[in-house]
Amino acid sequence: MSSTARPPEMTDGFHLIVDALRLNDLSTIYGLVGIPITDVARAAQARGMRFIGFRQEQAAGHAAAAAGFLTRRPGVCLTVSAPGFLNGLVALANATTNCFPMIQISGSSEREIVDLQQGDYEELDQLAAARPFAKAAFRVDRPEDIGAGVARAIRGAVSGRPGGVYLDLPAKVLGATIDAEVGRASLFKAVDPAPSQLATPESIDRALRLLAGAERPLIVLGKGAAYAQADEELRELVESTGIPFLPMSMAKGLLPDDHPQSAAAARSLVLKDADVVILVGARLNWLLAHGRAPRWSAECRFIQVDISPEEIDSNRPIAAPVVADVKAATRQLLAALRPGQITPRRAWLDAIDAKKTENVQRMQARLAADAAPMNFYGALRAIRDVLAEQDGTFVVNEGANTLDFGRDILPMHEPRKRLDCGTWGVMGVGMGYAIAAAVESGRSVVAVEGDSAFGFSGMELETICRYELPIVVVVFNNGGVYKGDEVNRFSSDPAPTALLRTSRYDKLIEAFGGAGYYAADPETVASSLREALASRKPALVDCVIDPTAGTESGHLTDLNPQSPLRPA
Ligand code: ADP
Ligand code: TPW
Repeated sequence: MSSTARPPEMTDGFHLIVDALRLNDLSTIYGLVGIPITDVARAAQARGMRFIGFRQEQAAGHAAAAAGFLTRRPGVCLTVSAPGFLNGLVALANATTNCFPMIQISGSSEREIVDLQQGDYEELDQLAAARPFAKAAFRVDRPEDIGAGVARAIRGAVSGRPGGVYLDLPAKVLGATIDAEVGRASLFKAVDPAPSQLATPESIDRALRLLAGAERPLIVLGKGAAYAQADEELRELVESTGIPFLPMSMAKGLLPDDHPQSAAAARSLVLKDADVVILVGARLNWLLAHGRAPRWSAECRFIQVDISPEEIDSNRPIAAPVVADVKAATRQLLAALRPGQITPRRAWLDAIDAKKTENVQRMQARLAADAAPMNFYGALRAIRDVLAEQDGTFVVNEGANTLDFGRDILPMHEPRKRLDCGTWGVMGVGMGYAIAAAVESGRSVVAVEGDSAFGFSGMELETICRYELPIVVVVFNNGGVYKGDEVNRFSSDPAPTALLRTSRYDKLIEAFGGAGYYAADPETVASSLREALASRKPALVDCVIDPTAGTESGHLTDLNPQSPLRPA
């Protein structure tokens, strides 16, 4: 070799992982740095990716999951070994449960020390720990396998039923150097990672035959339908058949809530009386009373459009499964539909309309009654009125009463603009979801939060202020988990559901340079929110709610077993 030959250009695991993500059009990482992944974040920024640094990994993971739901590309969460990994794992499990595509990439300690349990820094068998909570889990043991690891993780996250994938990167692999040319050649872009899945023609025919005989049909839209981004197709299906539709909470806005065919305000009636139901990207789980009587008619027959063949028959026999992507299946249904083939009975539509009118009037009266101190109705009416002046604003919603009233009172007009506690009813998604919505869309976000719910991710206010995101957090401050009026009858400690009644959440955001508002009546809620949204700057409205309003567990009182210790 000549003495003037240049040493080969080198790369390392830090850069290879970033290059592999970029090559696959993943441009944002949500995470929290430390040994051994700090330089992954730096390399990401150096290569033009965004790194959004959080205060706790769970919130970063929830952000990645929401980004996945909104974009159909896996959201990426980066965590440190052992404790950071475990903090993020809650979000990975939640993403899998909600069918959101996400990849948690975690640094890990040395295999040979971990496997012999010799007590390494942050020692944990992370791959084994992640497996039960993830749709798939992989470890990369050589830098030249990073490209394959990323491709497998992406396919795992977005193909079929989306979910959370874990990718383990030991410190040694991140720090390993290899010839840059060899490294480049090892990376590739996954081709068509989420291929559209068509329904069989027989399943489409079977579904249409069942629908054609229906007198009281109903379409239930779930967050799988929202994820599928089949907005135009679904609107055509609803409008061309005249079938009433019921949106699940995160499918609100696929068709606007004020659409004349929305049966949301007659939910109990349509569940009980429908004779043929098309579930579109919605599971018959607890959120739909498992499809069982008495909430549903025992005679009702189901068509289920779902990408996951295993989902079918999980709770109730499905007469017409349509295993396919929602977009493809809806197109196929529309193509096969003959004019006049489906005719919901007039009496059915009239019964729904009558029930809607009755329920809407009852709700209007509650919303109009100006209770003092302010309750959920007054505060949500104010938020509703300000949101009606906005286009494209996201609503994040968590809590118990705050969630249940919020879902009913805040109408949605656009698809995928509502993010909430989802299938698990999990608290702590609020700030992560809000941050992802703002980062991915550049749009404003209003996060409507119970005070307990907010506490799970409240420190991310600093993240919101650091990245100057247009997020307004409205904390429904009633001084309690659920209600805020429980007194401990057994000792001088605060009651189990109690939180400080004197908290001033507006002062929290002021500590980080954001705008704090204090609102004890609906007019001040509205004016604060309006001003905060107009500024497009981080803000928090401390919205003081009557501590006696609402119920323990919100609308889930049936699921909350009771002992004689419960206050009346
Ligand atoms: P909701 O809580 O809104 O009722 P679920 O989360 O229970 O909705 O159901 C979502 C369903 O959507 C899951 O069963 C999932 O397999 C399915 N799904 C997700 N993406 C798609 C898609 N692109 N096409 C068809 N089904 C999908
Ligand atoms: C991770 C249990 C369900 S709802 C809730 C808790 C703690 C908070 C309710 O109080 P909040 O709402 O937010 O003040 P409101 O409107 O009624 O006043 N831990 C996790 N997830 C859940 N679901 C819980 C605990 C729970």
